[in-house]
Amino acid sequence: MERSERLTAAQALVRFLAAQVIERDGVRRRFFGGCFGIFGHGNVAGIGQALFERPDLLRYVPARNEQAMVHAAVGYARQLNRLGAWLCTSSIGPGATNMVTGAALATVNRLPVLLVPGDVFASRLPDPVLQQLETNARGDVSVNDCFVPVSRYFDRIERPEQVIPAALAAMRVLTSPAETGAVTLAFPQDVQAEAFDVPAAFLEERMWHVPRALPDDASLCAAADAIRAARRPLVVAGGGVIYSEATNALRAFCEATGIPAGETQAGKGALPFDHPSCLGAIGATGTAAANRVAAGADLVLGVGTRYSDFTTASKTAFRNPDVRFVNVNVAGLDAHKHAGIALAGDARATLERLTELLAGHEVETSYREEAERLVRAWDDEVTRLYALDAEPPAQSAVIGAVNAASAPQDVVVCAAGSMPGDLHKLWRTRDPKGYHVEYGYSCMGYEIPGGLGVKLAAPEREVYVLVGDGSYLMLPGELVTAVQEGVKLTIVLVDNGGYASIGALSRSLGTDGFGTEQPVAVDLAANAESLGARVFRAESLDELRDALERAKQETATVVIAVKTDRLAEGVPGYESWWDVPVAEVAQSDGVRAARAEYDQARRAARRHL
Ligand SMILES: Cc1ncc(C[n+]2csc(CCOP(=O)(O)OP(=O)(O)O)c2C)c(N)n1
Ligand SMILES: [Mg+2]
Repeated sequence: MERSERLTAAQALVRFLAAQVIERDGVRRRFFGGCFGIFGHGNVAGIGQALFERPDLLRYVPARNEQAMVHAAVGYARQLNRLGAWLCTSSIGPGATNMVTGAALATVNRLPVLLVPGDVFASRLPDPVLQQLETNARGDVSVNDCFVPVSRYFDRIERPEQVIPAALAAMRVLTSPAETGAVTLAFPQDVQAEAFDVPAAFLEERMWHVPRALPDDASLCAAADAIRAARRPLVVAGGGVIYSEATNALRAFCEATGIPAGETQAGKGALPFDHPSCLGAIGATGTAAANRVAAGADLVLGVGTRYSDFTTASKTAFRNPDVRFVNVNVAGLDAHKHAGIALAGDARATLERLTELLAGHEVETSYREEAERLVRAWDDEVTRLYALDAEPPAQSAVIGAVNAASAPQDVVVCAAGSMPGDLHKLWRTRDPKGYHVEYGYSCMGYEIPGGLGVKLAAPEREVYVLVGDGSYLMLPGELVTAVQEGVKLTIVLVDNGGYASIGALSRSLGTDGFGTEQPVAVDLAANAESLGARVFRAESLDELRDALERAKQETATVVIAVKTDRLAEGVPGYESWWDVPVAEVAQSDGVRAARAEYDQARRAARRHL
């Protein structure tokens, strides 16, 4: 007889999750850092009871908004290079659907989160329960079906013993670098509370090994040949370089071969900003150095990148007619992009192998020197933009002040608005985990909860959250959670009275900034104070610098509120483009002119077949 224990389905799930261990390169850690939640019917008596009964199993953190708690879980997972996750538990109905945006964000960014929304009764006896969706054509629909397209694994636990296969599948996907993203286990509220005989083996500690897979030899040799044959090769370093802890391997590869590297948003920090091979940001928000090299590259070695439109400047970045791609990626989906030689494998193991295969090979000195010259010229441009002296302060100078105040290992967090592009270009990243801009989903409101997740994963680092007034207003509630948990964030709230980013985009497209101004004066600093943060108000750069120093002395969450000018000229673009379609017919001359420009620019877009 197999040993077993009688537990509710919810108790079994919580016991199982607390016993999961992840291991890579011989380093082990408990996979789940804890559980974020907001209780309602659908989880209070099931998962809630299980957490209440065994508080030793998972740290429970009550959150303010379900979307935000998923953001926090994402921030945590990213900071730990996907070697850790949080469980997020919600009620049925609105609590559940509030997590859908978080799920999409996690899946787009390929970061693990485990979502357990409550669901309607499996028995269907008391239907329709509060918050239940009914349709006349299907009996088995619930609002949780919204999670299907945004989850890498979705299951609905209709009977208590289904916890076993559902939980095992969830762990397989969460711990797989190629498959990971949001995992959703919809959990009907009656099933959560039902008991079954849980096999002891299911509850025992279980280790999930993260392999470092290598592509096959034939692909590796073909890739090495292609790189050797190229005269102007370029690395595009994506998030996979950082998640795989391949930054030293990339550095060794670049130093041995002389090949320079541009960085995507998720890949920024792959090389330190002052490394001679580091061209910095690439693409629509790229540096003059990276975009110049990209334009002439005859071979692009993409490592851990999904080639978003920002990275490829909407497929206009790589202009050499003969450009070919080699793609190192754990996910076949990405490895095959742009008709590249697909190296499906781990970034670190594959870069190390490529470095061996290319032993003795170097790019021409003139090409190496040209890249190094561009890198130095770019650094001068950053120095110029950091030093802009305006009243109110220029955003680039705000970024410069935060960069100067932060230590190399500190983390800057951002997600939406005009700041991600400026940070991508200007932030001087000194540590692989020093730059955290969520730009897969670029979700307004990610900043504060995302920063909370980062700090929970790396309490030894100072976390600087840069947040615009629009983003702040959308989701400030997790400030309370940071205060409640005694987690220190230094939040720089850049209030420019509206949507500077979309306003500038709108004006460039002939629509005059329509709808992008904040028409009501809101005292966001007072709001932050009321939520429990220590608040400093800064009117000038000197006051900002002073506030940043004072913030270092604080032990709890600080908000530094600084006002900037939404209409001030921002950081320019550098030989790049982003495809945003303009109306083909319109009454205004401005729109018609923008359309003509658009038609012209779009001609440069390529398919890379
Ligand atoms: C949830 C969400 N809604 C809408 C958008 C589209 N959007 C991108 S940036 C932005 C404005 C951001 O305003 P703010 O935070 O004040 O930053 P600023 O542009 O002023 O720097 C909007 C509406 C988005 N990215 N996310
Ligand atoms: Mg704004």
